[in-house]
Amino acid sequence: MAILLTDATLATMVGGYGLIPDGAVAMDETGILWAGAQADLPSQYASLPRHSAKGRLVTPALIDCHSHIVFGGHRAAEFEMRLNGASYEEVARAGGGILSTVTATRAASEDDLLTAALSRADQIIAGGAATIEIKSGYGLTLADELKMLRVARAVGRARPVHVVTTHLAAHAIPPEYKGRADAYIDEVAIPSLHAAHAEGLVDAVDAFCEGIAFSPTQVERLFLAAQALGLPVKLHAEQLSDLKGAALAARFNALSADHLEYLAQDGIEAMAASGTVAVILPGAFYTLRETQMPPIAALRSAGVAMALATDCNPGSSPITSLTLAMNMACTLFRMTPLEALQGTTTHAARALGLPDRGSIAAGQRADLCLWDAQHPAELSYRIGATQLHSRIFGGQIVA
Ligand code: DI6
Ligand code: FE
Repeated sequence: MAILLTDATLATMVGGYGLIPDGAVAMDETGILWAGAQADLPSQYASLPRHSAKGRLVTPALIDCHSHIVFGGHRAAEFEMRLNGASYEEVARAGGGILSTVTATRAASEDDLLTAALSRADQIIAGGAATIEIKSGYGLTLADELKMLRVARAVGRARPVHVVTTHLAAHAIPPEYKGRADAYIDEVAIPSLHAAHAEGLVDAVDAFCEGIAFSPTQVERLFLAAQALGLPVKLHAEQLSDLKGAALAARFNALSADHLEYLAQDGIEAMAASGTVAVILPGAFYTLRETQMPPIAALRSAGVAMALATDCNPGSSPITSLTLAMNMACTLFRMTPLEALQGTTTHAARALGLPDRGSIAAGQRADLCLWDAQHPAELSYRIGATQLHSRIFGGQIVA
């Protein structure tokens, strides 16, 4: 059923904020039919049932383009141990760290993983998201990676949200493959990709390119397998050191390279040439108390589109608020509030290869947020506030 949203302060995100003070949006379940100044409303939409935004700010619904919300257990005990003086190694020996999440994820049933993932998804949605990317990467066996991806798909069926899945078996080397990363790529990462793709569970392929994870050569073998299946790639690159992962990703026309604290100028130029989006993840920077800043000014001057995401995961980024990530990007990295909002709308859509969302214009999906705010900069400026009034998902008003 078509509706007309009226009395909206529109931030269309077309050419900057694209502000329209007295705006209206005609839409139905197929998408946005028309958006503009209410005074210019075409007569064919004048008789639609009306829903007043009462002057509220209306933006495209937000997009979380990088998350790991499917996992078993949590790491709060490890957080407490570290604040009581335990070293990272002591934590690992006491069963903590990423492998503790792998153990808990392997032990969890699909139902238990879904219940836990839904509570995290609900928080991200309550902050304004209508699209969430969800990665595997805590199963690290063929069966457990498929289990994670099935749960990710189930999140999208259970909630008014669009889920995009990413295969991330090349996230960590499980204990049974310690010292045998090449064998893990051949025996688990690539076979699980084929199996998950055959079940329709994979939208894109990711890896962690790092000294503590996989080398560029290993990542390249996985990317060749992805390319043969026609799947787009992306990469956790230059998070802790500069292994030239972003340039590798760019050679494969990657959708995005993510983290990028240690990205150098050659990687920036490669990304600019291939149109690869830089996904900036301030939640992980904050949680790890990183001091090396991602090269925001150089990315900006090279014309690389920057997206922002939660990176929600139990170890390095236990955050479920996109507006908090926007605030951190502004305060920690000196991104502007406009860049922050582009980062969770238009540029996040590009990072997922989804041209049908991220702005308010005819032909876009009718996924919108109504905010208790007057200006879009408020979304980045306020800390810890819940400013979302309501969402429209697929042309339907949802509480
Ligand atoms: N980079 C990160 O920050 C997370 N994964 C990755 O590739 C850490 C995941 C975890 O600690 O559970
Ligand atoms: Fe991540």
